[in-house]
Amino acid sequence: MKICIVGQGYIGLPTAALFAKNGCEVLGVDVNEEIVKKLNQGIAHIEEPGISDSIKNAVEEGHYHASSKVEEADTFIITVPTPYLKEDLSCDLTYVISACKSILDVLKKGNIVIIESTIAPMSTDEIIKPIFEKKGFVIGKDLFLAHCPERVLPGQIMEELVNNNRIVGGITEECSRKAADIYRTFVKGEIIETEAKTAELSKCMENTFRDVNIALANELAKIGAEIGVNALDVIEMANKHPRVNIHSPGPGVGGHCLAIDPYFIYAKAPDVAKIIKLARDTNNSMPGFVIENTGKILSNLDKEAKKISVFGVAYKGNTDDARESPAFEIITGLKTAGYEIAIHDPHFDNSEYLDFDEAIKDSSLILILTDHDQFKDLDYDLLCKNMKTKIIFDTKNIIKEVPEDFTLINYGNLYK
Ligand code: SAJ
Repeated sequence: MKICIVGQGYIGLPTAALFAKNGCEVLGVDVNEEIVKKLNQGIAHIEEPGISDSIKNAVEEGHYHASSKVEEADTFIITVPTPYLKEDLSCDLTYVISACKSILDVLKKGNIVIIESTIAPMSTDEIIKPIFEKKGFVIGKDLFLAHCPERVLPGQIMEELVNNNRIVGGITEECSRKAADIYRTFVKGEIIETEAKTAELSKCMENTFRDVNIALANELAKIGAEIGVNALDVIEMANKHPRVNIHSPGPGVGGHCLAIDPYFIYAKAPDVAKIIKLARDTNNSMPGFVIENTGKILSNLDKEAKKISVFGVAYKGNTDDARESPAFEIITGLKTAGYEIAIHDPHFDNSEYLDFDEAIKDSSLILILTDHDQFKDLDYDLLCKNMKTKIIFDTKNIIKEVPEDFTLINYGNLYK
């Protein structure tokens, strides 16, 4: 079976590697020529456990090759980004539409087309299906179209793609059945067949559930700071209840999913999606909360403070992914407030970021914005020798203890 996967990013590439590993002939298509070149040399361009070896093997064994052009295949899978439009917060289908149009000339009767990109409810029925119908295909009869949202967590993609459950939402039952069979090639989790619109809204709602719960935790952090209660202790206590799971407060919600998908639902039903919008607003307010409190901490503890060391720009720990990261708004805000900012993130190869030693020199405060493992156990001797004042503001609650001469501030003691 030949599978053509359009979009070789965080989802498309690992998916391609798994189909190739399981005996399929895979063509990975990407608009970026540099990426295509690297992939054909067996070099993965994303940081994700297990992906490098998988792609190297797939290329060496001749099961995978990349190209900037599509070719005939049995199944086409679309894994391109879906940003949101800033004007009306709706789902921007530009890349999905162009990917669908790009395969029109090579499509044959009997082909299966699967959209994996996260899309707003009704997109498959109202926007994607007509693209293929215009070309003369009867969906469910001579072309099989389904939405099968990816649901994997960056950092665990290779493992989760195999073991997670999959929702397959077809335009017809036959579309669902055929698309589900494709995933049976390597998926060990349950494969659930449903309608396209149900699959679309389920996927958006999963990330919305998480976003709303994080907003609740962030609101609790603000309440704790306001009324003088340790919010982190509250979370620990409340979560001892068997049916309570308060999430973790942080510097804001980043990534290409949680910070975007809730808007897809909101834009479809703004009059009723009230909690969803409020949660987005609350999470978007967190960079401002961090900026404000960093200023307060420094004006209390180090009136001469000039330099802040920002630890982490990735939106999540142990990755090199900075999409929608709240770190950028915080950095800009602190710069505007007049601070000198030294950025350190060991996962990025960026000439503007500094290594640990450089970043901490004469610093008045270390501001932790990402839960990278490297930040959980800092070299306090080196910090002690190099920092101007020994203050750490840990917005991710990853540092449990510091030496006596350090001041550790987190969302549990902001009120002090
Ligand atoms: N965050 C918090 N507090 C928490 C948990 C997360 O502030 O308690 C923040 C993180 O720091 C990060 C953001 O939320 O900035 C999102 O991180 P994440 O690790 O929760 O999620 P993503 O965006 O990396 O992946 C999500 C996953 N969805 C769910 O867990 C419901 C993943 O399964 C999806 O496949 C992915 O979105 C996607 O592509 O939609």
